[in-house]
Parts: sequence; C-alpha cells; structure tokens
Amino acid sequence: MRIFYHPDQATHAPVHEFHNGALAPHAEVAGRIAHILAAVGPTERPTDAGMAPIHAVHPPGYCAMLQQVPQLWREAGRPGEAIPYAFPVARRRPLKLMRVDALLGAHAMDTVTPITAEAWTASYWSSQAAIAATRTVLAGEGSAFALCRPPGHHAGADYCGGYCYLNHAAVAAQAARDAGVARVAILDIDYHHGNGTQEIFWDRGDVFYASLHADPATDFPFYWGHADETGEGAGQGTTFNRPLPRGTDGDDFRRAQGEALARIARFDPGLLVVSFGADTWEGDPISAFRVATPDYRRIAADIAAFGWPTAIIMEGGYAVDALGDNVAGFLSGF
Ligand code: Q9C
Ligand code: ZN
Repeated sequence: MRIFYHPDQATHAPVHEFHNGALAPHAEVAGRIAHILAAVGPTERPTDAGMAPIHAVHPPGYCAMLQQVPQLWREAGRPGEAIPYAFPVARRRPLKLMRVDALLGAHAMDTVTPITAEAWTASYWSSQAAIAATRTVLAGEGSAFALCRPPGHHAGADYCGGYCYLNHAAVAAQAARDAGVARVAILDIDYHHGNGTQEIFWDRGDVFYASLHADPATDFPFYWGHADETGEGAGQGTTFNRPLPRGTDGDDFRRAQGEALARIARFDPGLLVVSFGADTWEGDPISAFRVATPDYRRIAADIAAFGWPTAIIMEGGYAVDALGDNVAGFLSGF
C-alpha cells in the first residue's frame, strides 16, 4: 500500500496539556511517528497541492490564525506554549480582537491543543498527505494510507481542539467531491467522536459521516457524538453515531462497525475515507476500550470486504510502543 508522509510532520512537539486540573506531559508526542514508520515500511512525500483544497474546508482567516499565533504569542512576551484560557461559548460573532488570548479562544474548543510554532506546517503536510492518498485511490489504487500527524478529526472548519488543527479527513472528502465523486462516506473509528468532521458535513447530503466511539457521556469531546445526532437539512440522516461503553472489545467493536458499514453501503459511496485511531487499543493511556492488536487486521478486513476505494487517515493512538504493530496490523487487513 502506498503511504504518504512528510518529515516536517514530526517537528510539532506540544509539551503540556491540562489534565485533571494540572499541566501534564502532552499525549500527542512526535515519537508516535517514528514507531509507525518503523513498522509500516517505506513512505513517499506527498506532492504539494497548495492551499486551495485546505481552504475548501477551513476559512483563510482560521488558517492565518494558526500561522500567526506563535509570533503574536512571542511578541506579547509569553514564554512557553500558546494555550487559550477564555472561550466565547455564550456568543460567537465577528469582533476585532486585540489580544492573542482572545484570538486563540475564539478558534479553539479546549486547552489541550497548544498552537506551537510548528503546528501549522505539520498540519499542512498532514492534509497534503491526505489529499495525496485520496488522489491515489481515485486513480485506481484500491487503498492508500496518509500517515497524518498531528491528527485532524476534532478540528472544525474554524477551530482547533483535541490535539487537531486541520481536519485531514474532511479535506480528503472535500477533495474527492471536488474531483467529481458524487457521494463520499467517512468512517471514523478513532476512540473519540470526530466532532469536527461531523460539524463540517452536518447539513450536507453528499458526505456521509459514521462514527463509533466512546460514549460522550463519559469521554471527550462530551458535547458531540450522542446517538440522536443524525444531521440536519440536506444532511438529515447522513450522520450516524454509535456510542460504545468503556470496556468495548474487538468483537463488540466489529459488531458495531458492521452496523455502520451497512448504513454506508445503503449510501453507496464512490469513495470511503477512514479516520483510523489506534487509541481503541486495550493499553492506550488515555482511553478505555479493549481492542487487541490482532483485532485491527480483522476490523480492516471487514471494511475492505465492501470494495470501496479507501483513503485511510491516521488519527489518534497514544500507546507509542504498540502503535507500530497496531497500525501495520490495520493496514494488513486491506
Ligand atoms: N488528558 C485524538 O485522539 N482529552 N484526540 C484527553 C486526557 C483529549 C484525543 C484527556 C483527547 C483528544 C485525535
Ligand atoms: Zn482519539
């Protein structure tokens, strides 16, 4: 399988995240990449498709914010990482914001997604990898893997969060639409609900979003991913959420995935984008499912059996020592 990755993706290195009320070491470490690279074999650099396919999802003002905040932060005399602390949850409207803190909070959903000096470049190339994988699949390849990092599925059109800055799965799906694919489905099998992807396609009938994830009643991102969220307007019925209890094992997961795949099959997509997180693994430090390493090959084979052209996008997975085996196992199922 062709694998797309750019070395600049490993330069982003968030140091801290708020965890249970204190700063803790950040879970989304650059070392994740090295473990995956060691297990999956050779990769290729994506060609640079430029800003247009990113702007097709993320407004220019948001992209500029990601690029400018690190310098604004330094100009404000701040040591350390750009982390927001105030959020306009009661009212979001266009305002002329004069402090970096205000700019940050208006485009962030949480405190665990520091805007490092390298966040933009690493995210940019991750989206380019997703576009390259999509174009490869549309050219007839069957399946391709975008080794994205940082991940993407929590990022909305104009906000970052959940360790994500640009939504690579959304960029991939939109690129496929713009290349003429009439119906695109996204299957999100990261441990966490992909709130950003859901919101981006919430009112659209041309992109189906199906997600299996830890019940948001108990797990991040809390405010999205409940079973009654099914889309609106032209998108009514093209969002499918299946919250799963903590302790879900590989067999439970495959049964639930079977329901999501049946729904996708009814939608009859011309392309499938898989948001793949290995944080469903039984030893993941921030998650609570019990998927075992050998399950990943079976989970992937269940997807591959449908025969859709499939672009696989890397999302989460924080047990770094096991990450290589889990990702390689998943890819082997295709
Ligand atoms: N400190 C992805 O898997 N909450 N993002 C962590 C433990 C945020 C995960 C709580 C989890 C975000 C792409
Ligand atoms: Zn996750």
